[in-house]
Amino acid sequence: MNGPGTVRTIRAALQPHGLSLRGALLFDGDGPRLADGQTARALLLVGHVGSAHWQAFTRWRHRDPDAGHPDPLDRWSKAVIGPLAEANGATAFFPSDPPYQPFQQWAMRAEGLAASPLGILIHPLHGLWHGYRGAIAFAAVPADFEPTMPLGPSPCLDCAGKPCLNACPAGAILADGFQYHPCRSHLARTEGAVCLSEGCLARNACPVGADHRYEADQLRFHMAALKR
Ligand code: B12
Ligand code: SF4
Ligand code: SF4
Repeated sequence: MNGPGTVRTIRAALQPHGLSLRGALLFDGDGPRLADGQTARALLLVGHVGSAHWQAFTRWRHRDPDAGHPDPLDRWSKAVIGPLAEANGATAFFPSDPPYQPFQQWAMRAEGLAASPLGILIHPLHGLWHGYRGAIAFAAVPADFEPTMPLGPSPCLDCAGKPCLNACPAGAILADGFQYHPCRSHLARTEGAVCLSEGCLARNACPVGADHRYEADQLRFHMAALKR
């Protein structure tokens, strides 16, 4: 069951792992189905800004007896968020688990974020340098639950020159969205080594939230996953 300080407790428990609450939203019959068959009334998005979680994840990865197994970041997210949801009478959802839950739609609803030309949601302060690691959903709205307010218009709307559109050597970033196949073919060629080691050049070209740019090890980790 959730108690009077459920959201506060969850926020505090996430903090040592570099994770934070990245949005809170209410549903009116359109929430995901919970483990006990009920429909969610409230949901907390859990994620990271920049590299805030990277040290905690890296430490866990070095200690993990299963190190070397696929998808360590997903397994770490489950190890941190799963028990926290259970202890608070809630159901955890994870972005990479099929059937895919609409994490980006939830984030748009919670914080009013919009998609960038890369497909990634752009945050007015953190830019493209943030992600979601899970969600904690409740059948009843916790007493200290406050839905997040929209943050304001997308920085893409008045971005001079839109540098992300010209930075991709494979022409994979178009005004109407990210083209997976040219990107993937480029990453498989020798020329793709720069993206694999430095990170997506289009993402790097965005001036918004540049202080939150991922650290080198994190960039390489995500690019290796995209190449798979
Ligand atoms: C499948 C998937 C992909 C596929 C996209 C195929 C496709 N056309 O859908 C591929 C492998 C290409 C991909 C790539 C990347 N992805 Co992706 N992806 C997903 C995943 C697991 C499922 C998407 C989905 O079907 N959702 C179900 C539908 C019902 O939910 P939805 O909210 O309505 O879905 C939205 C997306 O589908 C979006 N969308 C449609 N096409 C594309 C294409 C791309 C590239 C993205 C990012 C989104 C996107 O439109 C919908 C919005 O209404 C989500 C996690 C999730 N559960 O949503 C991550 C997710 C969307 N991806 C994410 C990221 C960060 C990436 C990468 C940057 C990974 C990387 N290497 O760092 C790249 C982007 C490449 C680039 N150069 O920028 C993040 C986005 C975070 C954010 N700030 O918005 C998510 C939310 C995962 C996470 N843990 O945070 N991804
Ligand atoms: S470079 Fe401009 S258009 Fe591209 S993602 Fe960043 S803010 Fe949006
Ligand atoms: S990873 Fe490289 S090829 Fe793929 S979209 Fe980014 S810049 Fe283009």
